[in-house]
Formats: sequence, structure tokens, C-alpha cells
Amino acid sequence: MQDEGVGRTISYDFKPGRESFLAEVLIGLRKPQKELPSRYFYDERGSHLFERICELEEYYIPRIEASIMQAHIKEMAELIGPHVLLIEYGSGNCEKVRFLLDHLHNLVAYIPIDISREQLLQVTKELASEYPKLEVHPVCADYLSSFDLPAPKRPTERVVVYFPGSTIGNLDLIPAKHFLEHVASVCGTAGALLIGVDLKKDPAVLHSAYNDKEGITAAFNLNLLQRINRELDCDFQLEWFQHYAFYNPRESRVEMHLVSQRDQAVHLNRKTISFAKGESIWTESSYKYNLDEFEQMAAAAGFKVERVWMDERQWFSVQYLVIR
Ligand code: AVJ
Repeated sequence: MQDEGVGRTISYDFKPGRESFLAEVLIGLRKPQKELPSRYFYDERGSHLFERICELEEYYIPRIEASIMQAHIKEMAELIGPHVLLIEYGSGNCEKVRFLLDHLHNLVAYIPIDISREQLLQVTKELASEYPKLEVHPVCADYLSSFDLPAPKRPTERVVVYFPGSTIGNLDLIPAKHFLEHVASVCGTAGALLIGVDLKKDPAVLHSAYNDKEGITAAFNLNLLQRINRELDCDFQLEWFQHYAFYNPRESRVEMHLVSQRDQAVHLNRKTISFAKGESIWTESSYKYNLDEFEQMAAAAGFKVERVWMDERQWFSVQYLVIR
């Protein structure tokens, strides 16, 4: 469970260790279409690069989501109600949740869940000093796995899950439905889910969002190979892989790949993995929904869409779901 020792202050630490990282990388790179799990992007450098992505002009998601939150926070806080246990999946730098922390009434506790232990520790410290009265229980975990949740000291009226940023878009449709089912079981019958869902739009907008001019997204994508080199003693030559991202309208998703610029091989755990020139490693999907599609998936997982807030151009949605 514990693999680095730096996480000693997190009592709920389920971060996948080196063994499962290695196993997943080997499985992914042996598939006919090579792939790597996108949740491994977020090591210390990857989390930092993602923060820079969020500041890019082209990457519209954080700005639009924040403006939706700002515009409707009162109504959101009313729907959510008092004495709530707030759980956030993929809390990252905890920037977005501050709107909620500032406006919810009598919050019982906040549980940030994230795969990036370093960042989780850092923001937990910051929150403790900024919100001295708030009970915060960080959990380091891959939020698709099942794990025990910390119990807050005060009684809880209901559990509300916050899942912003369209992180749900990283999941294929069936895993996304399973994830919502999992959230429904965590929530219990009185619970709710506040979720950011990115919407279908002009592919040109999507293209520039995932192919920024500064090349930060490319660096973020390539960092995955660097991490594998460092943590798993592999020998990817980064200069021979190129970032490639495009919108696949048939599947309603942006796909990120790393394309091999020549015939080459890498070595991992005494095994050789070959790449032909032009062959790709598929590193991420970002699904884009329309409201009906998302509503159907939510319904299949036991949720009813109670309220949807959007920006004027209808590029992004924040949705409030309750148990059916
Ligand atoms: C954090 C998963 C929502 O898919 O848009 C940003 C990650 N990848 N640029 C997304 C990401 C490339 C992002 N999510």
C-alpha cells in the first residue's frame, strides 16, 4: 500500500504501488493498440503541468466551469443543503471546491480524494490554515477502486459527491456508468452528485484545447513516458515520440496519443517492447456528451438529473444529480 514513505501523514492511503503501475503498463503496451492509463499522468510534474494547462487560453474548461459555479453558487448551496459530508473525487489542487467550502451551510466535513499524494498533502495543509474549523480527511486513492471512507466526528445529514472538471470524460462509457453506480452507493438514498460534464462542440475548439500553442499539453502527455522511465527503469527516448490529439466524432471523444517517430524498442522489466514508425500509444480519452446522453447514462446508474447549469455557448455543464 505504501511505497514512498512521504505519505505517512495520510492515514487513508490506497495509492497504487510500483507493482501495479508496472503491471498496468506492461498490459497496456502489449495490446495491439498500445495504451497507457491516463490516471498515471498525475505525478508531481504531471500535476504541475496540468495546472498550467488549466491556465491556457485554449483550454476552456476551468474558466467556464468557474464562471458557472460563481453565477449559480447560491442556488447550488440551497439544493445541497446544510450538515453535508462533501466528498470530492480527483480533488487536484482543490481550487474549485473553495466555492463550495465558502458557501455551504454547516458543512460537516470535506473528504478530498486524489491519486497525487504530494499535491493532496500540500493542499490539505493549505485548507487547514484557511478553514481552521473545517474537518478535512484526505484520501489518497484511485477513485475507481473501492476503499473505506473516513468517518466524520459530527452526524451527517447527507453525503454529496463533487466531481468537477469533466474528469468523468476520461472514462469509457461503461466504466463511466459503473463509476456513477459506485457514487450512487457512496451517496446513499438521500445523497447527491454535483458533476462537471463537458459538452459536444465545434471540433476546432476541441482541437486547439488539446493542442495548445505553447506545447504544455504535449509536455503533459510525454511526461507519462518520463515517469515510466524514472519509476519503472524504462528507456523511452522522448524525442522519438510525438504528441497527437484529435477529436473522434464517431466516439464523441478527444483522443490523445504518443506517436512513434521511427522503428524503435524500449526495455521494461527485462522485456522488449517494439514500436513501428507511426505506431501510437493511446494515453487518454476525453468524452464529450450531449445533455440527453448524459441523462440516460445517469438514469441507468440510478441518478435523476435535477438541475443543469450551462454557459451561454453551451460548451460546458455543471449538473446536480439526486438518487432516483
Ligand atoms: C482533467 C481529465 C478533464 O480530459 O480535459 C487536459 C485532462 N488532458 N488536457 C481533460 C487533460 C489534456 C482533462 N481532465
